Amino acid sequence: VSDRQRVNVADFEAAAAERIEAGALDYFAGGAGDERTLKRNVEAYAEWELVPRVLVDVSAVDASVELFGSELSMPLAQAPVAFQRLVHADGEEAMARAADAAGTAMCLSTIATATPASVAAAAPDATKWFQLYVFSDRAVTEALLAEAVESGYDAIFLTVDAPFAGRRERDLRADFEVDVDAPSVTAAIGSDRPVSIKEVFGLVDASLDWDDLASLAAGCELPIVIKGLMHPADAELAIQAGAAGVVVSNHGGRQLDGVPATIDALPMVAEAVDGRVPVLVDGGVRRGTDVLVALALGADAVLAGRPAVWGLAVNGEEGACEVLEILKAEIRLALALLGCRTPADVTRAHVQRARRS
Ligand code: FNR
Ligand code: LAC
Repeated sequence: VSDRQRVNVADFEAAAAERIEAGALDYFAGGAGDERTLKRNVEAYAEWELVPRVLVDVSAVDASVELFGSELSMPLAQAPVAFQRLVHADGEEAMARAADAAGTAMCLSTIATATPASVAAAAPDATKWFQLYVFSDRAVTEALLAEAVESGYDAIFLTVDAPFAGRRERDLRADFEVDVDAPSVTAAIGSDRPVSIKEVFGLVDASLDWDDLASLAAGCELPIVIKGLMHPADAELAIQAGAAGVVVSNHGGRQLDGVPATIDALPMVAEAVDGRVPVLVDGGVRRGTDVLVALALGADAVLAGRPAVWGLAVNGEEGACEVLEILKAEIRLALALLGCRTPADVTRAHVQRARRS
């Protein structure tokens, strides 16, 4: 599609597919196993219908939310996505600037092609969260955490659904290796040589358990959000261990294939959390209306991963920002047409299960 016609996430996805090298495209677009969960994350949103209310004064919609001490322009933030220089030379620094320009937060991956300090320097005023994989090499992990804290990050997102890499068969077929430098990986293996995804995940400590979380939370001055749980009992354990929030996530269908769509796991987790901490959800969010369905089913906000990455691939910082601004415009319009002035006005009564024909 030409520049003029890119009006939604799908247009940017199609344009990105024309620009990203085949191996990298499979890495970003792909999921685990038969990619059932990858598809379910997106399809499950279509099983919900929005039920609008009318004659509500929506002349002044305010889509902003407050999360982990920061005000965001909308209940959508950028999910941590690794290796962003695989899609654009400006990488995570451009993504942080794009999120800042759209007034929302960017979560920086541990496996970024940039350091926490470099991203903070590129976007000093941005709301930045740091996503942590705990490496077996704790020296690398502790150095990353210290750098994120010193660089002014506002929260730590601890990813707990990836003790090992999911079976990414597109990458296996292509024998895919990452040939851009990820500083944390270089520090852990002592070389900036190309690495396979399996080798990267081999750095993660698969023995991590809830006791480790409690000690991490105790030793970290930033709020710790648990990203990658799907079960209400784990949300309870997270809160007991001191988590400041949870992200209902299946890693965009890239880890255990066959788990539910995140939008289907969300209600039970939200019920268990019962408003004690913010509940986020990610996976398959492609429309502003998806965000409102998530809010109606108990989320305080969502993360989106691939969408702004497609924008980054198409046109760097500007493209990523354009995707986030499109999603913001869709959210604002959907709020107004649903009869809601703010995200907090969206209730369970604003959605219903689509009746299967
Ligand atoms: C991810 N995700 C991810 N999550 C994380 O905690 N650390 C990471 O380094 C990465 N890396 C990563 C790379 C790629 C290419 C993708 C697509 C995803 C998962 C991400 O944070 C998020 O959970 C999903 O991307 C959400 O699904 P959507 O929005 O991409 O459908
Ligand atoms: C992935 C890792 C890096 O999903 O989180 O590829």
